[in-house]
Amino acid sequence: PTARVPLRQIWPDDFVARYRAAGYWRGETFPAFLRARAREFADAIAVVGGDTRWTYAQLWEQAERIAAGLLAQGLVPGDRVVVQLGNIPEFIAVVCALFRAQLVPVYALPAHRLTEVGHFARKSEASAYISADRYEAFDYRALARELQAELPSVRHVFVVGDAAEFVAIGALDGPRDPLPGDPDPQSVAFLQISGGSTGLSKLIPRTHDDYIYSFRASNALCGIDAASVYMVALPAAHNFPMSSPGFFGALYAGARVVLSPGPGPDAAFPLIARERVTCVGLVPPLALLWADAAGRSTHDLSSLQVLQVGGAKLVPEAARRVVAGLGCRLQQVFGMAEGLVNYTRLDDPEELVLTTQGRPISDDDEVLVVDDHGMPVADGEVGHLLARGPYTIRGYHNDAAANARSFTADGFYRTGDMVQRLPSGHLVVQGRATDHINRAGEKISAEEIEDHLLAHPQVFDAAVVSVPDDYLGERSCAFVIPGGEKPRPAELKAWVRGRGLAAFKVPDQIVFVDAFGTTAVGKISRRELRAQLRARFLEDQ
Ligand code: J2J
Repeated sequence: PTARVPLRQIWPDDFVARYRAAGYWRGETFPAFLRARAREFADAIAVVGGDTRWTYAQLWEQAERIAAGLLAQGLVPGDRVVVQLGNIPEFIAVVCALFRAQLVPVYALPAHRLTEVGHFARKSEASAYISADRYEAFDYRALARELQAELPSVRHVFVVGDAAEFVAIGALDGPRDPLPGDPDPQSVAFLQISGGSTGLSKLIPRTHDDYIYSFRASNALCGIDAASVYMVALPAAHNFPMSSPGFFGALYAGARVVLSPGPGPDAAFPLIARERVTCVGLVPPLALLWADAAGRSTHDLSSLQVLQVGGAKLVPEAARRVVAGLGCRLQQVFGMAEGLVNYTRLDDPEELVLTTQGRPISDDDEVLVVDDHGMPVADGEVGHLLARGPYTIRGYHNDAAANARSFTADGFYRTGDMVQRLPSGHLVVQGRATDHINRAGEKISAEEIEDHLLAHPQVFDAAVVSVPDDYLGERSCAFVIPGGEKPRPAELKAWVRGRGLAAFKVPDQIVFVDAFGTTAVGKISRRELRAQLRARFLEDQ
C-alpha cells in the first residue's frame, strides 16, 4: 500500500511568503524537532506520569518503536488515527510516534463516547483508533468494538495496557529503516477538535509550520525554557495544555512535562511539590478551587511561577482571589483550537492582568472587532472578533458549509466571541454570538443536544441554553415541551447519556414547559428562542 495524499491547509501565496520571511514559519516539523531534542537533551527528563519517567532519548526511542510497529501493522503515511488517551505518558509517546510515521492524529477527549468518536473517525476517514484499556473506570475496548462494528473502515485498534483481542501498543515494533523521512512542514500534522458551536464538532487541520510557531512563540511569552517544569492538569488533548505553551511547548524547549492524573488539588499538589512544577494551565473554576485549597495545603507549592487561566472568562474578582490564594504570577489565556491565542504578558501592569484576556501572540495576528454588518467598531466598543494570522486556520477539514459560515471572503476566522479591544491591544471577552454552553471550558453545542433530546419519543420540542453557574461559570439547561406523557428529568438525562455522548454534554438541568411562549408571530430563529428562554430563566431566579 502506498501513502495517502497528505492533507493541506491552504494560505494564499502572498501570506505564505510573508509568514516565512518574518521567520514565523521556519520549515520545522514535529519529528525533526523531537529528534533534535533527543540529541540535545538526551538524558534530561522529558515526561513524568504515573510511575514513568522518560528522558528525551527514551521518549524518542518509544516514538520510533511505536512508529515502526504501526507501519509494520499496515498503516501507511497519511492515514488518520483517532487517539483517545488520558493524561498518561503513552499519550505523548503515541502522538510523537504518529508524527514520526507521518500518520495524522485526530484528538478525542477521554470523555467522548461512541457518537463523538464515530463522528471523528468518519469525518477524518480514519483507519485506526488508539485508546487505553481503561481510563477513569471506562473500558475503551468496548467502545472500540462498537466503533469497528459501525465503521469497518477503522481497520486497526491499538490499546495501551491490556489489549484483549486488539494490538498492544507496548508490543509494537518493526524494522526502523522504512520509517519515512520528515514531512512537508506545510502539510497537516494533526486534526484538532472544534468546540462545536453548531451541531457536531468540526475538525481543525493544523500544520507543522503554523502550530510549532504558536508554541515556540508561546514559550517566550510564558517564560518556558529548558529549566521549566510544565504540568498538564487539564485533559492533555485540549488545545490549551497541548500548545499554549502546553506540553509541546515544553518539549520544544527541552523542559520537563508532568502529567497530572486529574485536574484537582488532590492529584496535582503532591506532584507540584515533588517535581517542582513551574507552570500550569487551568480553567477558571479549577483555578478558584486551587486557590482555596492552597491555603490549607501542606504541600510545598513555592515552585509555581506562572498560573495560566483560560478556556472561559475569568472575571476580575475571581482573578484577584486566584492571585491572593496562590501567590504566583497570573497569566490570562484566551485561545481557540482554530488558532488565535492571546496572553497577558508576564510584565503587564496588574490591572491589565486582572481585567483583560490578553493580546495576540503575533504582530501578524490580524484582529478585527466588527459590528453585525462587518464594519469595524471603535476601540472600547464591543463587537465580533475576527482573526487571521500565521497560526489561524483558513478552513475546517472537509466541511464546505461550516467554512462558508465561519470564514469571511478574505480569510478571517469568525471566532463567535464578542470582545472589546483596549488601546493597548488587550482584549476583554464580553460574551459570544454563538449558541454554545461553555461549561468550565468544555464547549457544548446547544443544537447537538437538542437533536438528541428531540429523538426521545416523549419530547415534542427542546431548546438548550447556557445559564450562569457559581462553580462552572455556565451550565446547560434544557427547556423541554413534553410530547404525551411527561418524562422524568433523570430519564431524559439518561437518554442523552445513552446516545453515546460525553457526560459533560448531559443537560445539567431540565425545565418542562407547556410552550416556549414566544410572543413573536410565526417563526422566530432558534437563536432568538434560546435568548428568550435564557432571559426568562434569569427573571425567575
Ligand atoms: C473567555 N473565553 C475564552 C478566555 C477561551 C488556549 C486557551 C484556551 C483555548 C480554548 C485554547 C477564553 N476568556 N480566557 O485553544 O490554545 C472561549 C472562547 C473561544 C473558545 C475556544 C488555547 N479562552 N475562551 O478554550 O477551542 O469562546 O480553546 O472562542 O476549546 O473558548 O475554545 P477551545
